[in-house]
Amino acid sequence: MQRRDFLKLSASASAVSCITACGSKDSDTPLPQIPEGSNEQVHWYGCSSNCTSICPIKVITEDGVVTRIETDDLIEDSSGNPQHRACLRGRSARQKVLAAERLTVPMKRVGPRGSGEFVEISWEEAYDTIHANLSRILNEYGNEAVYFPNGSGTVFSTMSGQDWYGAGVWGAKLMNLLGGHLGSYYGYSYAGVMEAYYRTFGTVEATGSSMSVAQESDLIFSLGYNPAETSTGGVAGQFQWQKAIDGIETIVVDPRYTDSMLSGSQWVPIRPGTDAALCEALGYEIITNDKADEAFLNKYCVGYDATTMPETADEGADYKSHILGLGPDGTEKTPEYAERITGIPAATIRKLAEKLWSAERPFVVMGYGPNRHANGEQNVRSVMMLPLLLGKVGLPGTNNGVLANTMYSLPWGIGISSGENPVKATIPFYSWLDAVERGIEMTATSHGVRGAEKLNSNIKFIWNHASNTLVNQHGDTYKCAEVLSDESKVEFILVHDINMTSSAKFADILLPDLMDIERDDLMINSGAESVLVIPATSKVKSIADGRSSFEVCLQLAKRFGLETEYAEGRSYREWLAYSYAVTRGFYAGYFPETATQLPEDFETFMAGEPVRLSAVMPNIALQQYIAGDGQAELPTPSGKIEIYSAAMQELADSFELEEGEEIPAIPKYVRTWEGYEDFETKKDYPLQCFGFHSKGRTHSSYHNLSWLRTAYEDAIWMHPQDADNYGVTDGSYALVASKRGTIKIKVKVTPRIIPGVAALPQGMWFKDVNGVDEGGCINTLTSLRTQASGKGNAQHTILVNVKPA
Ligand SMILES: Nc1nc2c(c(=O)[nH]1)N[C@H]1C(S)=C(S)[C@@H](COP(=O)(O)OP(=O)(O)OC[C@H]3O[C@@H](n4cnc5c(=O)[nH]c(N)nc54)[C@H](O)[C@@H]3O)O[C@H]1N2
Ligand SMILES: Nc1nc2c(c(=O)[nH]1)N[C@H]1C(S)=C(S)[C@@H](COP(=O)(O)OP(=O)(O)OC[C@H]3O[C@@H](n4cnc5c(=O)[nH]c(N)nc54)[C@H](O)[C@@H]3O)O[C@H]1N2
Ligand SMILES: [Mo]
Repeated sequence: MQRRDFLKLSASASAVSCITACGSKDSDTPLPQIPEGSNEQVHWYGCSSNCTSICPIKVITEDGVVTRIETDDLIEDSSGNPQHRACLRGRSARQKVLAAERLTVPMKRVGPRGSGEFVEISWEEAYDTIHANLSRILNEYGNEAVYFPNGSGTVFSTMSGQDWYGAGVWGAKLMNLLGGHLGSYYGYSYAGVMEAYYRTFGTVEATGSSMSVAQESDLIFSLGYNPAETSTGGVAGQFQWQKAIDGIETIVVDPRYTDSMLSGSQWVPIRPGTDAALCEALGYEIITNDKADEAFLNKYCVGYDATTMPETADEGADYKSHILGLGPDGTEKTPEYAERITGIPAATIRKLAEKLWSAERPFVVMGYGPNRHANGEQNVRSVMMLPLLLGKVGLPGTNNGVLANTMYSLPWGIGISSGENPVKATIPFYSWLDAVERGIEMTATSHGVRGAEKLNSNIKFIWNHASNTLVNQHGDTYKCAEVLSDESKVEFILVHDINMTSSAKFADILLPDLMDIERDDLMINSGAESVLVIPATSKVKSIADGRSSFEVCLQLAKRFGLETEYAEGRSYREWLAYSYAVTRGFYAGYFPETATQLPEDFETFMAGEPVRLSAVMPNIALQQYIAGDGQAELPTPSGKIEIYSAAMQELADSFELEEGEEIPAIPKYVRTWEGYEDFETKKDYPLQCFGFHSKGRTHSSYHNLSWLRTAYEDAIWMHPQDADNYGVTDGSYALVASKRGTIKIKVKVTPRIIPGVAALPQGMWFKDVNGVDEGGCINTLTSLRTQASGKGNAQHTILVNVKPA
């Protein structure tokens, strides 16, 4: 028996037995035990910053001080049921609690906005000031003037959590009681995926097959997918198992040779933002070699060829005509065509196509990297075409091209809701700075306002909870700083955070929170293969006089006379108990055997170890629809998978688009502003550049921890040829400039990146020194321009020049 089959058997055997809570660990080297006579205590929590893994952390404290950090040792590690072991970030929690950047007391701004000059005030004064300003702004401008930027700092905490679109859930609840607030749609992570998914499959669920489904696959074909570092959905371990132990062939298309490729993947270097052109050529090869499953395509999809086109469509507007050069552009999408754009040799593209059609169960998966480009929606739609062309979706071992979205398939923060927002207008999350400056000019067709034809107010009050997106994680930091420092634009900025971040410096009132390790909470680790329900009963004594979001909003609710409606008669602890009961009820409904492992009594649960609910049904994308044999309907306008989207054609006809923007009705490569083919801008800014999510941080979080800065050195990656051309050497400093701004950053010369492209880890902390960002924040280089149809963030699309510093 192959090792792979053996492991599969043992994995499924353990899946049956391992609906066990807290199984015993199976290790030769016992972990250090608590010494006799010591005061050490243990508690668990889930690392709740947003890498989406929420790893269980075992905290050992002595008299309230963290002495050691451990992680998931509750079961034996295996493929199909891996441990969820925390990375260096989770394990550095001891440094994180004591960081010099911690906010410890409430403060008010005394210098000009953004100067970072604050003085300590009492909590009462802080509440009164916020109440007075919020009341005034609501009276003067109405509820549409209040906005919660999309943030992710506490997204996986039940009690300090954020709602779907990143507003602090308690703040949003209070605002909804006060008449609502300006909402937003989509988010920084995968706006392009959501838009593409919505147009193709009819919902914004945006999810693919669970990673463990790939165990049944014979080829993982991935693009911009780096789970070894990002572990999105907690799959780092599972991905490595599949490659190294299950022995599944893996191909990764990426401008960089990433850690995910280390154990034997084929690296296909590609120019950023050109995946759609690669997919067109793969489609060309599949179609011209008679490998397209046309019966499948015509049964389940619309728009593959002329036979399933809507009447409104022009002749030759179908996908097949486009690929074969019979559409409006008259270009055959041959491998040579794609080589010119992507930089991938035509011969390689032919081999990749053959691998794809020869695979019995190809698992096609895209990370979120390719989606964060100016043509992000098109990259995603194009990747989704590959399994559709082969008719290989909805079956074991297959995927629809999209990452499994465990955030949506599992509950978190359940039982606590912000309620309904009476304000119906929503803006694309990436357009908030526009809404500060010209909200009243923003309409459905100019800026993609949804829920209303236009906005009635500019943003005047920003409530920034657990988010560093004011200045650092949003685009064009210098522009953000300039707009926010003008007190006549946004009239009041409230920041509630744990650290003095770049965004916190722009607060009018700055409130300290408790960290995840310091509060009682409930975290749910939503790995693709198991769920850990983690009780957090903190034993840590905080250095901060921090107040939770629940408490802050309760004090504000009192001042508005809404205490009863807000708290609904429950204290913090009672909400936690309530949420646990709802969680338990949820699992009882879906996994009756599993739920019995969750103690009925809340206090018993809180005193125990994390409860592992294994063998969560792996989700096979589109399984139900395909099983319907062409009779089932999707929630798209046609009821079928929309390769041609009449709705997108309507957007193309009605949206006011700028130069370099296009909304095609079929998935295709489009040239964009600052893309590989923007030869005009390249005269001054010749290199493509993008930021990636590195293991050294979660966004900007953890940047301030010296352990991590030592373990992972931030630098801009450049190919040796480019380094020579631009006169920089390994370890030297460079000035990297885009049309928006300049950063100073160390250079890493490496053949691990395609020539003509520079890349740096995103999340470094913005630090202006005389007009140059010496902190090296990628967003000093990025643009505020949005994607064409979904209006998402195109933060990976940048052109730069490089000079020695
Ligand atoms: N150029 C570029 N920009 C990007 C990206 C990119 O790839 N490239 N990625 C984008 C993506 S995908 C995302 S999700 C965003 C993320 O952007 P953010 O959501 O801003 O994420 P962080 O930078 O981690 O900031 C989290 C904040 O929460 C605070 N925080 C942590 N714990 C707590 C707590 O317990 N209570 C409170 N009150 N605060 C807490 C932290 O101190 C920090 O200020 O960035 C986006 N920006
Ligand atoms: N360590 C760590 N883990 C994280 C996070 C973090 O900040 N740090 N953030 C979490 C969050 S909120 C999110 S949304 C996810 C983000 O996860 P992703 O968006 O998937 O992460 P990125 O690093 O932006 O992109 C993944 C890969 O795409 C490549 N790439 C960039 N542009 C292109 C392109 O045009 N084509 C192709 N083929 N590849 C391209 C990059 O080189 C990178 O290796 O990660 C989560 N996990
Ligand atoms: Mo994200």
